[in-house]
Parts: sequence; structure tokens; C-alpha cells
Amino acid sequence: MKPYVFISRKLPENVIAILKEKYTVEMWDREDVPVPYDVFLQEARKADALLTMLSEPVNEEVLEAGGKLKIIANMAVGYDNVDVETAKRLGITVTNTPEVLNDSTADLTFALVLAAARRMVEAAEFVKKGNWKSWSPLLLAGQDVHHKTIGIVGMGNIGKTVAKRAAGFDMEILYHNRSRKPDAEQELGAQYVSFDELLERSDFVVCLTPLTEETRNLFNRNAFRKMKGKAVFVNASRGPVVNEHDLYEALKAGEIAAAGLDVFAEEPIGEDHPLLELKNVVAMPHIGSASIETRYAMMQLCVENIDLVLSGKKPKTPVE
Ligand code: 8YV
Repeated sequence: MKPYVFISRKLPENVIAILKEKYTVEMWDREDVPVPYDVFLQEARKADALLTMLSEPVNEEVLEAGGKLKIIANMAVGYDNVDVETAKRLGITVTNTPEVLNDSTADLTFALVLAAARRMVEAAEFVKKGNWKSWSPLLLAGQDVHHKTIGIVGMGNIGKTVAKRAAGFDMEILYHNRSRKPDAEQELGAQYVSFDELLERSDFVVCLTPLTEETRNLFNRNAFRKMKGKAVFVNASRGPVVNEHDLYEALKAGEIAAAGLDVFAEEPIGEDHPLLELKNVVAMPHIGSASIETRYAMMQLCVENIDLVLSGKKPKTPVE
């Protein structure tokens, strides 16, 4: 019997063709809803390989379901949806999609910095709604980005790629991370500072840290209170790193100036989400890595990792 591969979202046929030649491949083919948990679990019982998205909880029950699983290829650099410890215990390989998304995610992150600072979404709506009838010197005036201070929390590969963009805008670059990053310090002049110092000194606070028990709720009322009144906060990592209620209160009270958010505590969000009431919030539907080129590269990497592991070889990008 051929190994069985289950893919939890519809992927283009040309990407999965190589898997179909060698394996039995099934795919959840609805685009409007994620695969229901009971269906996913049933598929996991049969599967040798699962190609998963962030929306799928790859928990102990899933990992232990059939006893045949060899690989979880998660189509994301983050893997907070996967119980990696249990996978390790069971000898199941977990892979992610690092590197290929660094530039696209950094582009989107920097776009949020610019959009929130220069009020670009508000301005675009103003024009589209036919409100552009006159001109005044401070009409839709925002804040400059160039020559300001950016503070990057989470100086991983994406953080460094954002820092490169910031250097091009002549920004002073501060960062906070679990460990020092000498390459970012030497090549980009980034300065390592404590979390509090970063909050106090930055005009732009950019969150790119993975979601862990340490980072959950890291950006809370206390943190927002330490930021400058003109600070712009950008989150392109994981929603639960931010206390959304506290962010709402901080924005509403004018404790910080604006926010650019690509991620939310519970996704997707509806139009009734409180943060959407605020004019100074730029909200995106978790599209950090969503360029056509990058999404293809991510899918391709998942497919390659599955093929390698099912052929008894080492995957390209294991989660260690
Ligand atoms: C997701 C992301 O991959 O890579 C990550 O960790 O958050 C995104 O790039 C994307 O939403 C698909 O799951």
C-alpha cells in the first residue's frame, strides 16, 4: 500500500503533482472553512504524512491517532499549533518553512509601519468615499518614519530582515531578544537593549517574536504605558502576544498613537472586533507571507519535506 498523505487546505495541483505520483494524496478541498477537527483526526488515523496549516491543532490526540505518522509538514515558520514535544517523543518529524518567507513577511511588516505612521488606510478611504474636496496644510498628516527609532522585539530571521529595511530608512535600530545577535549589531548597527528600554525609546515598536509561554500577553497595559505617546505599535507575529483589550484601551486613551496589526488573538476576526472601531488601527488578515512567490515556495518546501521523509531521508527544514 502506498503511503497516505493528507493536506489540510486546498493546494494547487501542480505543487502536489510530485506527491500524487508516489503516494495516495487527499486534500481538504473547501476554501471557505478549515477542516473540522473530527475530520482532521480521522485523516490523521490513516496518514503517514500531514501537511498542515496554523489553523490545525496538531495535538497529542492527532499525533497518536494512527500510529503511522512520520511527518508533520507545517506550512508556516511558526509552529505553536504543533505539540512538538509529543511529536519528538513519538519519533514524528516536524518541519516548518523558515527563510523562504523572510523577505515577504518583512515587506508586509514594514508596510504596516508606513501605513500606520502615514495614515495610509484612512487616507485611501477618505479618497474612495469622495471626501477629498479641499486641501489644508495638515490634512491627513501623519508621522515620519525615516530617521526615527525602531524597536524590534524578536530579532530572528524576519526581525533582521525588517532591520535591513529600517536601515534603508536611516532609522536607529534597537532590539530585544532572548539572545544577543552579533550579526545584526555588526552589520546593521542594531543595539541590544532591555525590553523596557526598547519600549521607552522607540517610535516604532515592532513585535516579531514567536508565541511561547514567555511571550504570551507580553504587550499588556504596562508595556503600552511605557511607550511614547506618539509610538506606533506593529504586530506581525502572533495575536496572543498582545493583550487586545489593553491595546484597545491604550489606543483609545491616546497612550500610543497607532497600531498596525497583521495578527489577532483569535483569527479570523469579524467586523465587530473592537479594534476595528479605531481609525488609528490598520488591520490585515494575517497576510505577512502572502505573496504568490512566497506562498508557492512555502508549499513547495512542505511537499519536498514530506517526500524526503517518506523516502527515508532527512527533511530540509526540521524543527529541532
Ligand atoms: C503562515 C505565519 O504561514 O509562517 C508563519 O508562521 O504566520 C504565516 O506565514 C500563513 O498564515 C499560513 O499558515
